[in-house]
Amino acid sequence: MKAMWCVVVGVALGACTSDPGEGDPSWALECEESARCEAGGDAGGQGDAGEDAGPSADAGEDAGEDAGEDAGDTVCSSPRITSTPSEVFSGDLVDLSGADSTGPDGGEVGSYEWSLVAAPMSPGVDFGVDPSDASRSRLRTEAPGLYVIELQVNGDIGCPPARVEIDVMPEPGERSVRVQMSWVAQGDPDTTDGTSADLDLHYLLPMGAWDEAPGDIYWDNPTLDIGEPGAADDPEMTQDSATSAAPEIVYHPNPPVGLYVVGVYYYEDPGFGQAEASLLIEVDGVTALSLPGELLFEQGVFWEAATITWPGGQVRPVGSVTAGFPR
Ligand SMILES: [Ca+2]
Ligand SMILES: [Ca+2]
Ligand SMILES: [Ca+2]
Repeated sequence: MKAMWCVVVGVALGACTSDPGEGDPSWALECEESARCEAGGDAGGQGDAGEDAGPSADAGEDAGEDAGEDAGDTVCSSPRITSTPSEVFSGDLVDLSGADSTGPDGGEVGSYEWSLVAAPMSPGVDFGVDPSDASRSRLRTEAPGLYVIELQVNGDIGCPPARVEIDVMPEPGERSVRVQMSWVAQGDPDTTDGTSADLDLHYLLPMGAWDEAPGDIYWDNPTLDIGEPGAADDPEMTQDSATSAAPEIVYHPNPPVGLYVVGVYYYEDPGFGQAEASLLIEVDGVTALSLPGELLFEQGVFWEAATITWPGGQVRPVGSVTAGFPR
């Protein structure tokens, strides 16, 4: 039987995928969502727990202490996460352990529920629980960025989970461009209900044409082997999204020399009206340009937002909005 890996990306999504192949097949998976913390409206316990948590920090410390107050009459366990190594670069494996967790009053732990609640890319995040020891899980970090993992024990619904935030750095010596686009339509009161305006991020390669493969990287053409053979210098849409609940992300390690252009297209409006698009461009892991709240008035409008010159890494806003893609 082929081992199954559990992929949980975003707070509300859970899905199973086949073992991506590189992993140890013994790390088979449970594919359940963990219980979410809903105690007394104070999910803030999650934030407390992870606030200062470097990869090796005892993220569960605060969660346990606050548990009694947060959960009312529920007697909470004390979940704790330790993760190694302390410095994580893209491509590294991270081992996580909940073995230091305890049940109520220091008692035994009967069950562990792990969840990956945020990641810089989706799908394709390898996050799995050791089938022979549910207190252990493992993350393979394919792209730089922030990964957030939570642990609940003993099915303690209503108790704060332990939380660890792992800030993954680019591989040493790797240069990069990272583009993230998020949006919200002004007439959409709930961005998390799955019904939303759909905007698309476009990343135009030198000599490419908008909205056409192979030179425009977007949802329908997510990557291209450019430059040297192999993926080490290829752009990739690492996260596509059809709703405002999650951003779209393009990551480009070691870009070949040239001029790259970033654009945003208002793909579909199911009736919410004008949308505000926000763009964040990072060069070598540092914010180079942040453009919040560009108004796109209706479906079919295109915003040519910025250019990136390489290898200099200069990022300049363009700010041209047109009806349809420029030709
Ligand atoms: Ca909505
Ligand atoms: Ca989209
Ligand atoms: Ca290549």
